[in-house]
Amino acid sequence: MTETVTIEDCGGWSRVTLNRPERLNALNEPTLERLLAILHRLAEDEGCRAVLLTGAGRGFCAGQDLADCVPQDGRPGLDLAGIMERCYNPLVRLIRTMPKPVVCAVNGVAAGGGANLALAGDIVVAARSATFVQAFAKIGLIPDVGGTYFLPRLVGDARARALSFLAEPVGAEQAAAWGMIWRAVDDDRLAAETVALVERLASQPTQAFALMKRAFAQSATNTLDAQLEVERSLQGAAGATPDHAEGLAAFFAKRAPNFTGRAASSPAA
Ligand code: T3D
Repeated sequence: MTETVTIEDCGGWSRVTLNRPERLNALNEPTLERLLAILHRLAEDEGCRAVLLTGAGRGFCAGQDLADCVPQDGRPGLDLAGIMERCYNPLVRLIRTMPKPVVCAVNGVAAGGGANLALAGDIVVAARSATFVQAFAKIGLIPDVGGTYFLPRLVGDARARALSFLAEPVGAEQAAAWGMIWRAVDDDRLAAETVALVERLASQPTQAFALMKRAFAQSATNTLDAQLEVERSLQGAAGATPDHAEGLAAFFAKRAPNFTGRAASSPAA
């Protein structure tokens, strides 16, 4: 049977691919459960220092599989609040808190929860032909999967509201110009550019990246004073990592650093 989410160990990083191309990689509950299980495993795997999330076929992800939302044969439609609690919310939390960078390679349309799944990534690169659609209003729903949190912070309140109320697609270049994503690249360059990016991230100070994620997570709601305290504490932890010592040694030796990504207390490899 074809897996609805595939995983490839690429040596130091992993590629996770949503794989229901005939449905533009729409998410049903088994797919969400598998995606969650894979990402939990990668979060724990010290050998995996970065994750690339992408979609098979012409879409990145069309959000919730709407076929499951329709009541049928006496069976009720999807319990929306329930699937948020069981799947979508844990998924967003996991991507934002896993101690390594998650790069989203948006290969095609990203709609509804699929758009906001992409925006949950640490770095988002999209093919120039890809579009982002807050499609929810078209079916009488509100942006979820973190949309009402990420969008205003990324593009500002005015654009966040218009995108949500009008449910119009935004092209990758516009999304990059607005700061919704990191970069738009030519379609035929997406795979190569995102692999190069993830390979680069996987050779960098992984523990520092994990600590950066914790700092950015708190900056959204902190005062400057509180955030300075967060930085003090997390910098103390970063300063105790082997990669900090290696970075200093490399700087003074005028050579490239050889970061291992090991935690402060990890035994040498
Ligand atoms: O608690 C909760 O709320 C649950 C979580 C919700 C989060 C959400 O994601 S709600 C929003 C759900 N998503 C949408 O509303 C998007 C629906 N899809 C579209 O608007 C369009 O398909 C796209 C704009 C994404 C792409 O349009 P286009 O013209 O390029 O492709 P298409 O022909 O519409 O779609 C291709 C096939 O994929 C088609 O099937 P067919 O006719 O070839 O057999 C279409 O039905 C299917 N498909 C696309 N999106 C979904 C889908 N099937 C199931 N669920 C989908 N979301």
